[in-house]
Amino acid sequence: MFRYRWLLFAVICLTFTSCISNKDKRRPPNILFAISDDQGFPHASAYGANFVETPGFDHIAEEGLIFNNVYCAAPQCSPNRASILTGRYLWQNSEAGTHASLFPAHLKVFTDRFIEGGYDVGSTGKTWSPGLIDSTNRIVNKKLIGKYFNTEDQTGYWKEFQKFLHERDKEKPFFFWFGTYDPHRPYQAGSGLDSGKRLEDVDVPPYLPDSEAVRSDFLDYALRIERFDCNLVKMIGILEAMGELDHTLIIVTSDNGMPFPRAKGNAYDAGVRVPMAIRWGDQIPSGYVMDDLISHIDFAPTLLDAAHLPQYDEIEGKSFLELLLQPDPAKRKPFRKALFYGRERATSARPNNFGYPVRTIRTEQYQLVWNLKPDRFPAGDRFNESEAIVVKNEILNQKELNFRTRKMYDDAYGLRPEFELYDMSVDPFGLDNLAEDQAYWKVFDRLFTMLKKQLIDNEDPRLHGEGDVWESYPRFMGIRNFNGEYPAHRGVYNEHFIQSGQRIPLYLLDSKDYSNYFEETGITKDIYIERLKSKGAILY
Ligand SMILES: [Ca+2]
Repeated sequence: MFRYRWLLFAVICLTFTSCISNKDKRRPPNILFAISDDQGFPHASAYGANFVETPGFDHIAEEGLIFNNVYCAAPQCSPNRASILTGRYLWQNSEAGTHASLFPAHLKVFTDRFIEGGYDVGSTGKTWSPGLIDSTNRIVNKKLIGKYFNTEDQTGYWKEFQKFLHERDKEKPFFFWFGTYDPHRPYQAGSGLDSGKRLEDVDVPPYLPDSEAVRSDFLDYALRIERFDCNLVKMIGILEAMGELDHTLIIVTSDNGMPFPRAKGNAYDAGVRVPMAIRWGDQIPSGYVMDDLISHIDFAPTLLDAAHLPQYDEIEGKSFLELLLQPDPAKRKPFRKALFYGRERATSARPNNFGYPVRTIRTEQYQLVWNLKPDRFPAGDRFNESEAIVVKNEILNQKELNFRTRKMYDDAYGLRPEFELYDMSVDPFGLDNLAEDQAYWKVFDRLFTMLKKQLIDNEDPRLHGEGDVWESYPRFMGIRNFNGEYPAHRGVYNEHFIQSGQRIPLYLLDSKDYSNYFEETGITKDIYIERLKSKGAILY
């Protein structure tokens, strides 16, 4: 009898533990998505950058995977953040593909799926920004990334994470977006040097002047990367103390390249290539250095996949979950053959508030850049797209010194040809344009065909005779006066560039920006509406 009882007990125990382990396997992971603002590749100490110390990033990389070829979909904040949330390229995101614009109601975001799927979703710091979220029909998830935890204390985002963890429903898995404004400019000049950092540790890329002032600017930038990382270190510690670290998929990356000339704002590597590390307990192997091409549009499908949540048809990105589970390159195919990125309007920098449209294809070896409006200045008519004042002044001051400094100026601020082709395997900074070189014509044709096919398939308005729609979109930040023929007004659709079928939320016409516009121009709201309708706009 005793023996029988013991057996029964053993069987019950076994069933129970196997239930737990099955349940544990099926348990959707918590997700911590940590994203810095303007941190370029390879600026983390795990990549060997000596002027910056990032123990948090390095910890994730060491106990997980580190990635060498992760590319944003756009080289500025709001367009790329929109691509992360929708899983689509910027030319598929209508006005959310421009900077400081509207995030239209019709765009689907993966975070909605997380909320519907039973996740607790929260965020702190910089989320989708800058811009205005279209509130039409958006009843849940009004700020796009769940409950928002606000703080002005840039060193204290980890406390907001702690608050979120405390308040959340402990029965649910969570998704938390930790955005920071680091290392976005402006910097306190000399703060990096004052902190004990050394000028000689900086690697100045060859397209920037190598001077003490520029090196010091890099140190200020590094100090701000470290503030982001300090928050991350604290968050890792909190998860560990709670016993949740190994159940949490942690992604660390940045929203675009470093804020320097020819980098942020440019559809080149330096504008879009960013650091990334991922840790997920023992769910994925560790210790691999990943060279696969990955796009920021791949986050949405990957995270839905990891959380066992359904995808949605509009997603253009591709899940890289399989890659995380099998990172060994000897045992699988490369993840992507090519990826794409581009840009439209960033800040107000040209007459009529025109943007600088670019579409780029990147393969392992090549980068083909298509500048669609080569008669416009890439950093704006008055360099307004260049926030790096110290570096810009050095470039301007040195520009007539010699051939090399002149090229530096032209590369940063001069007009660009319609096409630029770079062999990144021998020219890693993309400075020697091969587009006119006959030896590369075959390569050019192959890449240009791939790029055009992608854009046509994605219904990019630039490839469908409706490119002007990009110039019609309102900007919800300051507009500079450039004496254009069709001047733009803050927060107002530029009627001259409206395209047939374009959708415009009617309630916006009651905004402060519109009342200023109507007052300034003498146009009435009714006349304006009639004009939009006569162009085929759909008001909703
Ligand atoms: Ca940014």
